[in-house]
Amino acid sequence: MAYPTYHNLIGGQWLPAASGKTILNLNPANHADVVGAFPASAAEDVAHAVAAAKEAYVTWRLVPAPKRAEILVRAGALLQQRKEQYARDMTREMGKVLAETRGDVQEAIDEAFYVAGEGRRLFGHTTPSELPNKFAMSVRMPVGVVGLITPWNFPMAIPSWKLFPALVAGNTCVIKPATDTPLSTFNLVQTLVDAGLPPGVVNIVTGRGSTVGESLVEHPDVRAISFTGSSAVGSFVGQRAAATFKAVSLEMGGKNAQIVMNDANLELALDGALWGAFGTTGQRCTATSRILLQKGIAAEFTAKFVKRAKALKVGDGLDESVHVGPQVNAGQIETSAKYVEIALAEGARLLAGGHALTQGSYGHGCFFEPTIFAGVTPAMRIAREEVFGPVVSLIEFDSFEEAVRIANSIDYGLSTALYTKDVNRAFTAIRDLEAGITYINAPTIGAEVHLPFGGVKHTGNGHREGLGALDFFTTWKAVYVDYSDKLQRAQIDNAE
Ligand code: UN1
Repeated sequence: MAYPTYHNLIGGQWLPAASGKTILNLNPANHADVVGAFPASAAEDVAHAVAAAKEAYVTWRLVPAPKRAEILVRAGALLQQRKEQYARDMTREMGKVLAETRGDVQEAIDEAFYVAGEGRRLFGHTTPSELPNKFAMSVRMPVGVVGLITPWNFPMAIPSWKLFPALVAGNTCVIKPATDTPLSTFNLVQTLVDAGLPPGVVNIVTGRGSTVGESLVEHPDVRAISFTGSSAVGSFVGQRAAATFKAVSLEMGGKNAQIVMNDANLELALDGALWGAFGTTGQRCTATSRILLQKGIAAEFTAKFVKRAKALKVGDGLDESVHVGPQVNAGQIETSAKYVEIALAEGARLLAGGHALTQGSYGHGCFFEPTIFAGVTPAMRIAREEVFGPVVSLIEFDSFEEAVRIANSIDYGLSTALYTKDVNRAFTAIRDLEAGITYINAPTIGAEVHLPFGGVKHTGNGHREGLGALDFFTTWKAVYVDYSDKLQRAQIDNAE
């Protein structure tokens, strides 16, 4: 079957990898469907792109921020026009159902309009000086050339979370999209180009993490790295980037708990659990992978949850009647299957799913059944380690305090949800759950772009996307203007 060949974007030109090598991008719902061939780039391609970004930085940093923001406004409008096509492209390369890929493009639209407003803010501070006739302020400066490494599960939204704030702040970028989903990044960057982004301001280099990602992290002219992916890779990125003193933002794994109290609206909690656990085929860092059930409702919740999970239709995400798309690649299927074995060996009870789907048309892609384990205890690996697939654990508890303890008893801290009608418990949970995000009576997934996104413990290294991204993509400059016409010594001349 004929398929298109895509090139890297470097300095405004579309170029193949210097080696000429490519990687095929396959549809995970049907491996016979080749989305395209993308450059299998290497260190020399990264060096070329960084040089282009460095050159573009000389002029881009001087473009007034409100003008930079106007490009984002135009890009947001173009994304609105192209939403359906880009959503279809995304489902084809990544698998998640159309309703969700439309949401992914929408998230990039929201981000464009949100961040564009920052073009006329980018607030700094003014503050009194301790000395007379002296003015003091702090202003936000761009960082320089920034490297962006993005995952396959939100292949347009997450690049937009990084690119747009980086751009409005005056940085130039080299982005390495996930090997499984480069097309959505191409589509996103194409809208920026069509919106008037000058050459070299954003460069795309596709290829593997072990070559392109590593070269970007090590390049001496890259001043900051923003990474979203697994904690294992993030730890490596952080350590390597430290060698050249880069700022590093790491957004990583989760093992997110939904807690359901006896007084919860049970149907609402079921809706939330089903969406949180099996939306995006469980492949969100915010996915619900532990459901903590208070004993009074555990039996009823479990029975209804299993029934509803078994009724979910798994299939090609382009089919509007499908609820759960494929996993992104064969490696993810292996991980899901491996954790089913681990859970069974640990003594968890399999109530639904547990297998890859291989019969009929399923055999052409990467499908896994929605899978539920009960009888899970907090110490089991299935209760502690991220699966990143449609596999969820049910854990029972007696008291609210015990639920909070269990929710917190893991290395991760991204998202949490509590279902209750008790406002006192809700606020106690908001205070005590160790997570970057807490939902009350809503599932663990569904973050909006203008709130801080990120987590604590092994989920992140303290930075936030959304509200907070500008703190990463700018650096503070303190400015003192002395209009006294004499030497004034701080801490000395005006001290008692
Ligand atoms: C992710 O899981 O990697 O909150 C990002 C959500 C989405 C973003 C998820 N808006 O679920």
